[in-house]
Amino acid sequence: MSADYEFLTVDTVADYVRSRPALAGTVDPDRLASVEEIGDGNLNLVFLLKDEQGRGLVLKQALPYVRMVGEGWPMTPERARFEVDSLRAHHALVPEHVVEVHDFDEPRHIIAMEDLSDHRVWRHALNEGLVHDGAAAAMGRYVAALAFGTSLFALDREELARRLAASVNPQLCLITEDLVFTEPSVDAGRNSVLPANEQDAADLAADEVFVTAMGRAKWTFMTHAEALIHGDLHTGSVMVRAGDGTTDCDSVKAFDSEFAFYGPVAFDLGALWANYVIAAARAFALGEDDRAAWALGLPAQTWDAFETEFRRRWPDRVDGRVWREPFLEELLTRWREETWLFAAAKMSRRIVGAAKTKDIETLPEDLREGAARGVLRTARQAVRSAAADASPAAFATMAGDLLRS
Ligand code: SR1
Ligand code: MG
Repeated sequence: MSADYEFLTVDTVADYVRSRPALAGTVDPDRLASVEEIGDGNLNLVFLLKDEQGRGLVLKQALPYVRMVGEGWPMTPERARFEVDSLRAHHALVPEHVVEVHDFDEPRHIIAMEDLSDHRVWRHALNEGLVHDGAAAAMGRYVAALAFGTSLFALDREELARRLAASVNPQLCLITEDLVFTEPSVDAGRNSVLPANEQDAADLAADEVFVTAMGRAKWTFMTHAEALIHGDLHTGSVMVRAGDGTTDCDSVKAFDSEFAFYGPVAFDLGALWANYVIAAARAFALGEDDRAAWALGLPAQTWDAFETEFRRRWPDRVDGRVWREPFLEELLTRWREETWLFAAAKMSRRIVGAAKTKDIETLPEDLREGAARGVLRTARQAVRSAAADASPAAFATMAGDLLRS
């Protein structure tokens, strides 16, 4: 495939920085100490530049195809604009939890942003057995800030319509609709599991209750334009930094929001919960039961912080005439139940579908089988259990029982 724009390389980034007035004062392109391509996601090129004074800059360029597959899977590079717009909107609301954008080069689909190399990708830290206390709660507050601040509760009607129209992101949404909601139970030729998990994948596909729930989840995803959500809020989309000598986070930042669109708030919460379960599955597989129990405490930390922050913002809503206190309770109840549903979708896609997680994939094969089975069973049970008790504690108990067995 020929692209109509030039891709960055380690050899061209210095000239690129020189050519961008908005990047003056970030790093010195004439005194770069290092340039590394650090992208380890599924989609983009990412370069980290450091200069001799220790200053850093990240350049992220969207490719016209899915990096993890290659040119055979085209994908619009326009996604960089959705990422920039959402990062800027989210940063305005909750700057402490969103990476800062310095510059956007729309013709070349390049975003220049804050260097967070003193942070870790949360998934990597989790996989190394590290603890970053406060990260799960921070992400709950972040989701609440978006849920309120980009929604009809904070914006006037015309501004909301403008933002919604500018955030229609059908190509990226279609990927989610296919990979997260449809393909775990209806293979389109992209799924894979270990031979030992083939029966588990077949059981998932044959589970009518699960498939019906995925239909409901997909419908909700496609029709509920509640807020400008992150759209792909797994633990690989969060950077964490612990304070010196402690396990307490002193900085937590979301990034990589190219899947952002006006969608259901609980989709972001469910993505987090699913990835906490996957972290717990890894820990159980490695015989680290205490760590698994810690990971299963994260859903409550995220939910509780989300609820507290949303309630804190509620008195500031622009119109309280019919959106009164009972409606707030209804909304929170609904979002809590939907979080289970979206978590189920996200768990299943990471085991069966095309885009997997290092948490499970880097386990030895004999341990991977049981971990994958436990996550799939948790997904199937989640769509059944939420109606009885949708608390995060019940979610953790359910997941713990199924992952251990
Ligand atoms: C084809 S893109 C595969 C996945 O990577 C992203 O992180 C999203 O989760 C997407 O579904
Ligand atoms: Mg991503």
